[in-house]
Amino acid sequence: MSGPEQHFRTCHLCEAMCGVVIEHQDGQVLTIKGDKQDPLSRGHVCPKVMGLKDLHEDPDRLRRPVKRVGQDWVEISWEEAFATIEENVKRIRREHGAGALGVYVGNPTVHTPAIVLIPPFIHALGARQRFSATSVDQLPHMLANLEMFGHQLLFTVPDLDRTDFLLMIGANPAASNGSLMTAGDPMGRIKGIRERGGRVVLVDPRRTETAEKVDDHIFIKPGSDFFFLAALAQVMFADAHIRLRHLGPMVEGLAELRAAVEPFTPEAVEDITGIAAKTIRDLARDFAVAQRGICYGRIGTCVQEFGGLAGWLLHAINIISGNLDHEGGMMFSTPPFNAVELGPKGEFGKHRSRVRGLPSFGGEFPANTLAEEILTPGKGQIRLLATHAGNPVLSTPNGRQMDEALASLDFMFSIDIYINETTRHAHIILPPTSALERSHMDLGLAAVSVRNFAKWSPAMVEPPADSRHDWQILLELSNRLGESGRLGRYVRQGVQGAVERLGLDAGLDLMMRFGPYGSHAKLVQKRSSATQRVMSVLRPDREGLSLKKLAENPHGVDFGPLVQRFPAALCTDDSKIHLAPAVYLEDVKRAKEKLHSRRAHPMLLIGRRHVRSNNSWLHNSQRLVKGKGRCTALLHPDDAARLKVAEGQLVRVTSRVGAIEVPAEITDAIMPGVVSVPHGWGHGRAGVQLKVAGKVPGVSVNDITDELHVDALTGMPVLNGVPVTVSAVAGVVAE
Ligand SMILES: Nc1nc2c(c(=O)[nH]1)N[C@H]1C(S)=C(S)[C@@H](COP(=O)(O)OP(=O)(O)OC[C@H]3O[C@@H](n4cnc5c(=O)[nH]c(N)nc54)[C@H](O)[C@@H]3O)O[C@H]1N2
Ligand SMILES: Nc1nc2c(c(=O)[nH]1)N[C@H]1C(S)=C(S)[C@@H](COP(=O)(O)OP(=O)(O)OC[C@H]3O[C@@H](n4cnc5c(=O)[nH]c(N)nc54)[C@H](O)[C@@H]3O)O[C@H]1N2
Ligand code: SF4
Ligand SMILES: [Mo]
Repeated sequence: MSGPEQHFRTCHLCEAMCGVVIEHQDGQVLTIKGDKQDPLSRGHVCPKVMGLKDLHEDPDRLRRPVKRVGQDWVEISWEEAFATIEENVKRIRREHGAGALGVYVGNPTVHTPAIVLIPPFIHALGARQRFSATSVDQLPHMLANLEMFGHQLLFTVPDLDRTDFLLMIGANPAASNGSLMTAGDPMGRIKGIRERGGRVVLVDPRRTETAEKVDDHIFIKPGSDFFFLAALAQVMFADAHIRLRHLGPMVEGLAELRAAVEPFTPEAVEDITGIAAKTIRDLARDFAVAQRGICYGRIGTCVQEFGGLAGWLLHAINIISGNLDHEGGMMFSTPPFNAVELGPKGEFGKHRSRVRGLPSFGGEFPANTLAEEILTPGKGQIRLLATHAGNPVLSTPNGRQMDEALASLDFMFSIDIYINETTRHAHIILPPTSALERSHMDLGLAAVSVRNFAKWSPAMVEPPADSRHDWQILLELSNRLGESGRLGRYVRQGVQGAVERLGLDAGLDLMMRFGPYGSHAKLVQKRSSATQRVMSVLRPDREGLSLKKLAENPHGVDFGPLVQRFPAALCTDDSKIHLAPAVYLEDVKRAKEKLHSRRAHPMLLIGRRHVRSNNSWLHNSQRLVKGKGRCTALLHPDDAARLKVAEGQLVRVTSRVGAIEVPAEITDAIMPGVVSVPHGWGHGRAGVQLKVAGKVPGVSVNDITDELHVDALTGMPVLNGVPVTVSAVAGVVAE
């Protein structure tokens, strides 16, 4: 027996990147607390942090590869698992071509450093049909980054610590702990704005937990954010409150933007948004004159009927109010490696999906077309699917259709920790080590951090013998599945080869050394000659960032507040910021039509997150699911009275694709005409091996979201603002 030890790391469960101190002894986690010395999170953690222990110890978490034999699962060796996958991939590729291979990459991928091996893996697999959680999440932001700044990964980050005015739309950081704003303690920082005399305004169809902590909450009808944003911009133009600051020489398209928003006066959008014209007008004026303001929108503005247009205007409003790339406004981070240089610029609409003609984005198709690509016969029908850290059955629309599709595949394999709603359809599941058994660095989230920051942590405990890390699994598959002689294999072999020879941490070290704080940063900046390159390798700047330096600083290294990055960081070919890209101007026509076609709509369904939950996969922790059931339908008292629904009574919520039955929770915190059901539940499906979650299964809201109801611009599904009917289930009162 050895004494307890302290281990410092970053919680990888959500985007907040909280620093934690884990006390452990003989491989057992004793306590987990917030690390007060972590410069980003300053000691903040949420209740989910205990999930780190529960996931690590969960008996249902897979430790060995498994193979499905009928309804049963049997453990197999890694060799058998890899060989079976290799055989099937090669067979299907031979018989049907690469068009028959598909891949779905889920959200936790972004939270592991193994993400660097995803591109080589997909390339080696040769999957033509690629899908990910991007198309049920942040795609509109990425499209706006691409169209307006020239690179899909040029994400804007709210400078929360220095702003005077935060206008927050369709986000609930009190539950989510912030998204596309990695802030450690976002609510603490939001409180800071008010303490300095600043103002925080929230726009949401529900008076959320966040709403309790802001100055003003404004109700908005689901799906109408574009109209609200357009009216804000219209007022700013009409009042001549346009301020470009240093962006002046970079901006083009101002007149076109003005013309595009012209019809959307506050009065014209009053009805569609449900917001009084005066409220919009006053807000636009207050925002425009604030010295340092942020217009921040998140998932509520993304996965909806006009999500693409909303993503555009979020950027546009920050630009025309002089807040983009300005202290206290929407800025760009400087992560410890050149994220933008490493990743591809992106593309939109280069390809069309086979069955429905939905546009590609970044080489992927929207996830709401995955099921039909599997179910529809013909050349290019998907017969083999690989999933990495994804649960599309619960996370993408029309989950029952997804179940049917996955069950029909010729072969499916999953890299995942659980036998859950999605992976139960796989033939083979390859489980990676637990997060505490591997080293950690949040590569993706560093690019959206509200301070410039870097942190790396070693593994807390040695992984068990004969286990594999995510990156090792991806590497092995890349080696086995890659075909020789293919164009582009050199690209794949670059990353793959480096990681293979040196290990993932050494690969990260290399990326950091050539990054903006690295020992070789100057070399990259100067784009220097071969001689300088050799010199620099011989005499690296010893103060520069490296893995060694991070290992010596277990709480992380703070590089200070965000700094101005434009014009240098701008990636457009003409070095201009495009305020009015053609794709948006074209789509505005659809919005104008919507404004003029007033149809009485049924009830509209929206989503909801809870601080003790994380998408679909944290319900197997007893301490996180205990208490009052959370999979409920929020209904306004007026709607409840009209529908004759009592508190706790089961209601049937029906859409084009199906119905779910869920207990009602009556509250005036939701707008009349709106019903809110959280996603990620529905663990009662046959074959799911999650013992704790199975006792509180809930139902999946994505069994009634509609894969055919999309934002016509992006092709993304509408998950907020789904037309539904709600009725009482006679005589049934849920417990
Ligand atoms: N505890 C917890 N934290 C999480 C997650 C989780 O599942 N649980 N998931 C993580 C992930 S993957 C993400 S992407 C982030 C998301 O982080 P957030 O974007 O903060 O997500 P939500 O908490 O869902 O907040 C979205 C808000 O939009 C509102 N809304 C719905 N429809 C509309 C609309 O049409 N217009 C407007 N204006 N608002 C609307 C909803 O009422 C809700 O309050 O959270 C991350 N963090
Ligand atoms: N109706 C509605 N639907 C939504 C949303 C909504 O707001 N409303 N939100 C959407 C959003 S923002 C997102 S991001 C998506 C998420 O969609 P997905 O990413 O498809 O789903 P998750 O629920 O995050 O499932 C994560 C999977 O990864 C596995 N996993 C966890 N950790 C690891 C790991 O370390 N390695 C590996 N290999 N696997 C791991 C889990 O077991 C689980 O199977 O859901 C979307 N769906
Ligand atoms: S907010 Fe909670 S889940 Fe998110 S990183 Fe912090 S402790 Fe982890
Ligand atoms: Mo997400």
